[in-house]
Amino acid sequence: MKIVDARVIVTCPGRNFVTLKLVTDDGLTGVGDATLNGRELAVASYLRDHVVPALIGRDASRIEDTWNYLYKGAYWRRGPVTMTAIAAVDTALWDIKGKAAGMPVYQLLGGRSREGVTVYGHANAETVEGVLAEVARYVDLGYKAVRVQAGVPGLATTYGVSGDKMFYEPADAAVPTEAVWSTERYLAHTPGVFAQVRDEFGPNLRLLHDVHHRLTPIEAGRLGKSLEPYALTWMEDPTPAELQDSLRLIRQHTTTPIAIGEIFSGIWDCQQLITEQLIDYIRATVVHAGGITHLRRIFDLAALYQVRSGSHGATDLSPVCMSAALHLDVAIPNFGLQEYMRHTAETDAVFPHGYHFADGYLHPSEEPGLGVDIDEDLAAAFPYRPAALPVNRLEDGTLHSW
Ligand code: EZ4
Ligand code: CO
Repeated sequence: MKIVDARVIVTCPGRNFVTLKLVTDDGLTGVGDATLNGRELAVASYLRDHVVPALIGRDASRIEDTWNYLYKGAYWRRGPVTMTAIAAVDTALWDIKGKAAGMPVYQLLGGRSREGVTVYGHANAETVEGVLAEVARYVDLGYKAVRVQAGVPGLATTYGVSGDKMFYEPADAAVPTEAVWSTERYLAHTPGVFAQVRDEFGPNLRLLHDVHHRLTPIEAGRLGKSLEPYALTWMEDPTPAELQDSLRLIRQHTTTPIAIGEIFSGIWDCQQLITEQLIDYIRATVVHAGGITHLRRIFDLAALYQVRSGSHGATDLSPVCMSAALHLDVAIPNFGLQEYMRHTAETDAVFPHGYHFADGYLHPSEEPGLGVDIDEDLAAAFPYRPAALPVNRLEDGTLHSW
């Protein structure tokens, strides 16, 4: 089972996606997501120029060996571009292995550990009244968990608050848009929002919130403590996590659970967070953390320390990534929650897939492999458009984390 073709497909059905498609000599195909929001062409070039030539002629059944060949063979280890490219190859090889075996990939990962994958959606609005209406909409759709993001009085825009409520596309311009941020205004406003949401929806709805890397450890400790009465399932990315030690300070001050990892490239970014039990959920994803093979390794480490999965699932992760994530989610023992932002009709048409939502759960496809494909003719109708993520400045102009 030799790889005879490898195509890198860049398409923009509403937003940019990079996809790797592998073809074997016995006619099987496999797909892998290679999308790195705002840096798409760097991964496309890494694959086309540096990886594809070495894939042609390789045995498609050797997933672990190929992973190590690309990781150790690059000499330059880790980093989001490298790990996203490796993820795409790994995901496509798992897709092929499932098709060769005639089984959905979750069967190859040990079979089901649960009936469905609990997902959370994004309720967001400028005003508290708007937020309450959005939470109600998700509850009506059957969601058991909802992420809540509200506008902050005095700030023109706020992370996570979007015009189109079911999708969120922050990469909105070829050159980064500049937003203004105030930690003081945010910390003063946010606990009151959750007080009203909890009051309106009662104790059983699982509530989450994304801080998006904007606080210092002691500020995050204060926020977590002020949110304790509202029993959040998690507070996400409270600080930029390059400094894994900093989580100790947050832990000293709050029992609000913490979820981190959407920007992590691999196990070395979260090793300390997991082994010192500094987080409760690890949010690494298939596409950005080295594929199914490596994410499984991260989740297995996490299981030893009672850390559960909480994979990133924003709109910029393609249906190929979501398909792969669901096979892992349904199989691993320590699944926590899966983020689920819906894709536009154009995106769903370019990536036909067999997973589906019902009653607050996503269900992986039962087809052999991952159960997702890319319609290459349709993809070609949506050419790449440059789109960068925004930057953030404090009110005095100082650059801050976005
Ligand atoms: O900003 O995926 O939890 N979700 C998030 C996302 C990220 C985008 C960046 O590409 O934080 O909205
Ligand atoms: Co996030």
